[in-house]
Amino acid sequence: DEERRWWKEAVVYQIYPRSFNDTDGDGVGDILGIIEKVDYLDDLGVDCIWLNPVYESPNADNGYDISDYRAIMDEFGTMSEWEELRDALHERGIRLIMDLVVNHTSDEHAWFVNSRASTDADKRDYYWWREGRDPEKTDLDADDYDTPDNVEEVPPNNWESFFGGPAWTYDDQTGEWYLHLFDRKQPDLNWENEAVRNDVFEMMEWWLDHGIDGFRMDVINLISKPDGLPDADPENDIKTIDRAVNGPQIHDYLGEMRDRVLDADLLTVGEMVGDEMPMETARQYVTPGPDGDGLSMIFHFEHMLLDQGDEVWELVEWELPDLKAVMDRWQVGLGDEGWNSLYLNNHDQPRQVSRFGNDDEYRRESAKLLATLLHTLRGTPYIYQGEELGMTNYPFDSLDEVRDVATRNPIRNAIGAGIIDGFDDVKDIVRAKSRDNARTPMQWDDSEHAGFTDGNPWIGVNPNNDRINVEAERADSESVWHYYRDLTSLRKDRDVVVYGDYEPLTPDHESLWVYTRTLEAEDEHDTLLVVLNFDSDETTFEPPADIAGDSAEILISNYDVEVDTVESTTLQPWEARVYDLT
Ligand code: TEU
Repeated sequence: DEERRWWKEAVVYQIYPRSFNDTDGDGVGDILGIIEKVDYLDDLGVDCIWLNPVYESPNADNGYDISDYRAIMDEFGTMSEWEELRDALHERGIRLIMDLVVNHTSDEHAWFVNSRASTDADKRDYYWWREGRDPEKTDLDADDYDTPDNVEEVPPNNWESFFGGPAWTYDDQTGEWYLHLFDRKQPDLNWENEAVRNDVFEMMEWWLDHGIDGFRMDVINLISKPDGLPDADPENDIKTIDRAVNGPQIHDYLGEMRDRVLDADLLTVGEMVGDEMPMETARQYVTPGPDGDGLSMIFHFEHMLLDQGDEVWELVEWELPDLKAVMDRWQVGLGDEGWNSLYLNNHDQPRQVSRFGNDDEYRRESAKLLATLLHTLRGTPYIYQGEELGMTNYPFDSLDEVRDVATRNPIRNAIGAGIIDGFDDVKDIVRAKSRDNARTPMQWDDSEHAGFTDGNPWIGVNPNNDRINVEAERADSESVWHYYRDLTSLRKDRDVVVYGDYEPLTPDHESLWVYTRTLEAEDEHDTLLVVLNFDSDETTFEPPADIAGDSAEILISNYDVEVDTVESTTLQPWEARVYDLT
């Protein structure tokens, strides 16, 4: 009796346009390049595209610093090309959702240009302007901040930017400071100002009028700032996150957005940064209106934090029981009310096979195992471009190869502060965690620039494109690509994959993740059993007594196996099986 929704049944494919396909030889992907690959997307069987920002932007943060919400970035193309892309997708039954970045704009946006001009500018209150403080009255040191020589001030509070360094920048034009939770070229919008909300909602309507099917909402749980912008506890390393997530007005703002702009047939997915989120808060975000905020689903970060240490430069090993605990909490927590998103990587995260699988000897097997997980948990799967090939992290060797502001800023600051000597000190963590691992060009073939561009790619192509590329994957019926295709079609064939209940069977096991999905319909009882060996060694699987001996067949698997019943068995390294209990 669950409400059917297209966005529950869909597989979403995320495109990072800068790195997808370049048609004009400038080394940067473009919209015509995506149009060229629409048939590729259709063949893969995906139902919806999430396009990372394609709006006008000076690209301090690759399009997450928007200077005009209603124009397409020159490097990417034109509005009429965007319309052509939308139509090409829709003609094939593929929907399109756009990135909505409204926690901040670029400092080059007309609103900010106006806002910074004088303290009584029209749009002064579109952003967070505050006077600086006397360093004597704080724990802060004026030398740590970038101000003119005659200005002995420290910022309004001690918050740090997500990308390192202070979250405030002093502005000469009026002698005040503005808030930016990200780069200094990304000033935060003041959502307390009704005019800001009106402008944002109008802009969203404008895009909906252009026929899009929903929004991915960037850091949407940061838009409401804590009252009085208080100092954070200086002992706490994640100052800004602690202070700024899920602020006091967040549900008012989202409720207003729901009532004025959104409807339940749109796919709306809110990116919710931060540490563990109370399940009550999560439910409020995804419960339909009027009781909840009415988002379709959210991206939480809990599984992305498992290998993060307390220090930026610390790399921690993740453990399977912890990963299961996180996912189980969400599978169960949003089981009956609400809906989950499912992702293991995106443009901000390392490649999933390098992080959660084995990108060496068992690359193919583990990429398929992770794909099995992604497509058989309860929720909407998000495939990030290249994941369907089993693309891996990049072997960075110097800072020159790194483009990302979130990697470059902290390294520069740490070198400046004498915390590290140079790139070699952080090479391992950059290779393991930098966002650039995901941003290297899509590997279409084995040629010099992987078929991505005829020019010089804006960021290096992973040298393993000689083995890992679309052409090779499509030619090989046993490839990761074909496996993804089987999974997307399985979702269309079997309701249990979308709507079935999730029950975990081996929460504490060190290397096995076993669960069932069950759907009870009128006169039907459909059960799948998923068995995943997260290990490069063999592992014995002992089925629980209540299903041992039941008749079953294999629905999909990454090794060649046939069965008649569910029995005790030895699983191969990274073996994944989905049993259909008949
Ligand atoms: O990301 C939010 C965010 O907090 C991440 O950048 C985070 O720092 C990263 O995942 C480290 O693990 C969103 C966008 O996805 C990202 O690309 C933008 O840079 C950021 O917001 C600012 O708009």
